[in-house]
Amino acid sequence: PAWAPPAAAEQIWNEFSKEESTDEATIQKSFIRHATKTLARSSYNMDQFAAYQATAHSVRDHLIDRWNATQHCHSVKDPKRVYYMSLEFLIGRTLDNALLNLNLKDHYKRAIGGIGFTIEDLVDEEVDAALGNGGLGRLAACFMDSLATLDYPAWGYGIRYEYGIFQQKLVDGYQTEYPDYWLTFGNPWEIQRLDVSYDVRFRGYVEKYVDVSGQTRYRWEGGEKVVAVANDYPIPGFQTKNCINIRLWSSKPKKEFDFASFNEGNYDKSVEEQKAAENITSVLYPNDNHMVGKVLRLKQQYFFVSATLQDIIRRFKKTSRPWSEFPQQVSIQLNDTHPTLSIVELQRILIDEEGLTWDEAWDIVTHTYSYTNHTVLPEALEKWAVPLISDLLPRHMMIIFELNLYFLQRVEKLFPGDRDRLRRMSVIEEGHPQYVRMAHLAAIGSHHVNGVAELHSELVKTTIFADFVEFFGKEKFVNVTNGVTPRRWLHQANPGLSTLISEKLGGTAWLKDLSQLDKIKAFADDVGFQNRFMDIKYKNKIRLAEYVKDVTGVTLSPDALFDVQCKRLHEYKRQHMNIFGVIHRYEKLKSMSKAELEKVVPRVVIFAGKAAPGYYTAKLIIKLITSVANVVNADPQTSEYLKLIFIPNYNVSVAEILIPASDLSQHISTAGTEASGTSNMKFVLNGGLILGTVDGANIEIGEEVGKDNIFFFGALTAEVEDIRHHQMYHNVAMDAKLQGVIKSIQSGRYGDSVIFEPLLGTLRSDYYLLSKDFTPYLEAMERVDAAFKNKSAWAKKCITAAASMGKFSSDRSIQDYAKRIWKITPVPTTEEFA
Ligand code: BZD
Repeated sequence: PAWAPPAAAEQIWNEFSKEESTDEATIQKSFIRHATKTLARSSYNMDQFAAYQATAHSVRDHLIDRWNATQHCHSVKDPKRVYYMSLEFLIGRTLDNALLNLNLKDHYKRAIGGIGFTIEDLVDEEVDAALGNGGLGRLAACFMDSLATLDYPAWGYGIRYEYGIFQQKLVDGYQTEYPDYWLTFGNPWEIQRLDVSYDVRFRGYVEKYVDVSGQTRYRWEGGEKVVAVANDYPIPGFQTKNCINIRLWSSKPKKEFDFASFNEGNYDKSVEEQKAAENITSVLYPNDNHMVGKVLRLKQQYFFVSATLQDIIRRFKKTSRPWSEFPQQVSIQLNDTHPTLSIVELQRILIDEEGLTWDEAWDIVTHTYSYTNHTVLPEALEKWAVPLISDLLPRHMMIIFELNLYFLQRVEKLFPGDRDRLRRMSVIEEGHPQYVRMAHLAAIGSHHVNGVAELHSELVKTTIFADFVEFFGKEKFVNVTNGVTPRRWLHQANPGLSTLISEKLGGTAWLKDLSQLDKIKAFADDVGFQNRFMDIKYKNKIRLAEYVKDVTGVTLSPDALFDVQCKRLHEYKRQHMNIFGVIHRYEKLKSMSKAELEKVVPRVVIFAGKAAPGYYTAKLIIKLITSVANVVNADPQTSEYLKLIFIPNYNVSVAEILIPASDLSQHISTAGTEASGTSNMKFVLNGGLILGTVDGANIEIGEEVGKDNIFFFGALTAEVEDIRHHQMYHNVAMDAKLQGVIKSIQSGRYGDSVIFEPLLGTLRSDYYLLSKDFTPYLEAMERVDAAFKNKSAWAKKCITAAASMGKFSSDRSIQDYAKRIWKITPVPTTEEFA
């Protein structure tokens, strides 16, 4: 039975569990208490990092108070909750974000200043929580911020990797990877919950038996078990008491130590099991938009699925409701197919452990889950070899075959005799070995499937799930356009612009209702406002130039046009088209007379991004960028007009400096390949313009900002297949300007060109249509240069575009999910729980 304080002590509990006040002296007292008691430091033994830690612990106290109040409130009101399952949460730093969301930044600034530290310096001491690859992981983090801010009863569930995404360093211009052991000095933002742990089974066997009522049943036995331990990561909402939780699992051995082996003198074996268990959550797989079929990755998926479901079910069972009410209390969102085994695991628990019939169980499952697709690229769709799943999860493999059988029977009924359709729709891809298609499993087990931008959601319906739309009906397949949190991506990253907007809109309410930004359009023609807006941009460019000087040694002029492409390196994102464009520009500059040069718009081209360690072509693109940079930046003839930078180790914190400083950003994927993109939204929100293809969320951004305020170019999605086909079967000559660029590379100007041959070789089949799009790309660049020359007209474009971004708040995305898919309503944490 739960403990409750005796009546006489209740008063004491209430009094002393209240959130601390936020006056200067109380903050200072809390800081020094943590410095001396939590960290065992003294005023003679402090440094900036210890001061960061003490501040973090002090802020964490506020988070925990709100977290407790929120949990208390939710357990009393017991609303329907949403569980966001994601193998990635790309959170970045927490201190600044927490201070701003709690509205404590100014208080801490003064209090910490009084103790002799500067809050900005302390913020810089924090290492990023980089538990994600790119867009998918960052989206999950933005969604958590919005869920908390909008008072939704929500949990995030994931894995506490000990090593986040690798650190990227450049060695001789090549990417090299270093481990990201982000926990070296502890992590003040997590709360380890040794009291919240579950066993997770792997391997073993399936036993068939007849139960007391004569039913044939199965149970999964034997094998090996590991323990999942919870680590909680509080996520505060902006200007609300609400504080939600991301629960990240870490793996521990079931038995710490094998004494029998130890006694036999088998020292290695005695720790083997422990090592194997701990391995499961040690490292994040560094691939984005690419499937690699490693056993350890499958183990990670099941480990996190099993622990999460046990936790959700324990919470559900607290209120003794019948199982039939599960979908009314629980909504589970699958962030891509990575947590799809959860569908199978819930079915297993319901039939094997809870004694429900197959149909009762499947009805509950299919009313609980929904699935977000983030890509239609075939190489990124998850499929797992049947023998691998059979070995690791024998009972799950049986259930997958069984649910596929029932599913195909239903398909056969609706489309009698259509064998090819059955083959296409099956969860099992036939072959040696067979494979499980996770996207099919996710779609069959979910009540909704969504894409992440209008175009992408259409492609989902017409390509990978075309047959499924015919079978289930089109209502099941919906669009929820992505969004980004304006708290981190404007208020925190760009305080100058945030202050200006608040001044014009008379307060900060717009940060919780981004549609209000629209009112800023009224100032687009106001020269005084234009000057203030562009002055903020200029200061952000100075801040970036200082950072670039620091990490690369190259000096940049903030007067130049800052042109940025920062995202994971991938051929479909076409960073190589960008660098080929830079080479074209450089060659042109070299051929210009002095008089011609004087008319040129000076440009700084900035790249940043990581390549998957095994992605050879992507890494070669980095090498080409850095090789060209070495030549271009050292050329006195052109250096006033062109600088080229590769910023190493792109992460959330670098993005926070880079994005507010860009005049132009490039989002130039081959049409139909980038599901949405989310940095495109961040750039425009911060007063930069887009040069992009008609792809992903670029299209919707274009609709909002108007065609004069975005630079579109290139083949359309509907044309891509025909162009590819045409290129394949006709002798299509490569674009002449692109040929010129290849010549420039092959001349040896940027070092031995032999190393670049494999990259140039990809242009022969040219799957990503660089040749077709190259001239239109360069023409769009000319339109950019011309527009940038007119300072006032440029400012007007930037202001109008930024003010049109109301749609792209992750608050809007989350409200979409909540109303149309999850069917949940806000539950504000009221005073009586605080
Ligand atoms: O998801 C990205 C898409 O490429 C973007 O277009 C989109 O904006 C974001 C958010 O919806 N996808 C990923 O980032 N995918 C991965 O990182 C990933 C990671 C592991 C395995 C497969 C894909």
